[in-house]
Amino acid sequence: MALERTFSIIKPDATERNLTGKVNAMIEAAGLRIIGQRRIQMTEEQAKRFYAVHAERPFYGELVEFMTSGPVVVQVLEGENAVAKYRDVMGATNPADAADGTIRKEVAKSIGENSVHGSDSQENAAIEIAQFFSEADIAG
Ligand code: DAT
Ligand code: MG
Repeated sequence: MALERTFSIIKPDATERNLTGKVNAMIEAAGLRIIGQRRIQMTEEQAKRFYAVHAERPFYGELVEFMTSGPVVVQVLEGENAVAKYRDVMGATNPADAADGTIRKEVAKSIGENSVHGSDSQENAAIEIAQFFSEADIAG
């Protein structure tokens, strides 16, 4: 199978608790390679655009506010089956439903403050990577 890329965000609840290294260790232990990484303060405009698919959901305002509440680490991950593999490593959206050993089970605080984002398809991965990275800032 060919190498695939996915897009990841370590969210403000995790950076605030100094858990970037712990999350990265779990990513790397799963065989995913961090081939691009940058720590940024997301603007409201960036967060709204990134989560535009959820614009009609009742939690959209809260989600945008949370994603801009502190620094995030945006990442490009590479590996076999990276999109599906990272969704497995992350665990369910609600940490109460997340399996043992997943990032959200180990680290997340709540369904809203759930520590990590990962793309849900190869198509969205490409769109999301392009929102935050140029090829010059990725080295596989
Ligand atoms: P995921 O991040 O697992 O892909 P999603 O795409 O359905 O989940 O939702 C995007 C984010 O929105 C999610 O990580 C946290 C927030 N969210 C989702 N459902 C929520 C809810 N019922 N209440 C509060 N925040 C929610
Ligand atoms: Mg999603």
